[in-house]
Amino acid sequence: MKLIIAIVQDEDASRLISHLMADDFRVTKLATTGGFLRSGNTTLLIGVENERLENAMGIVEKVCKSRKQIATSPAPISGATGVFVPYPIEVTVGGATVFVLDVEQFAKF
Ligand code: 2BA
Repeated sequence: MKLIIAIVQDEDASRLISHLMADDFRVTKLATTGGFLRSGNTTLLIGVENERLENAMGIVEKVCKSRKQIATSPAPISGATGVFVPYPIEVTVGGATVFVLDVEQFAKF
């Protein structure tokens, strides 16, 4: 068994969960925050049998879209006056950041 940890954009989360559930995958949704943008994203935990891993990964890849976002730099530059001036930057936030872990044991009590 594998555990997929998929970090996705909030905009894609609901549709992704619907697609996964429709294909009989089990999903847990966590409200998370990206360290760089400090804005909300969604992390899904998806436990899958080995033979269904590719199927689940395909759904994540199909549903999740990358988008450009304008963000205020989290590390403001310092001007000659010593005043910190935040500046806008454009980042491309990925469709999904996915980790796949081997599951040592799985139980339901
Ligand atoms: P954030 O940390 O808020 O990052 C959002 C986007 O900002 C990233 O998109 C990337 O395009 C950009 N970014 C992140 N760190 C940067 C840096 N040091 N310099 C310049 N740009 C930077 P993604 O790479 O698609 O990541 C989307 C979200 O996935 C991240 O949100 C974070 O929550 C998670 N993530 C990505 N890689 C991760 C990792 N190796 N471990 C844990 N979480 C990760």
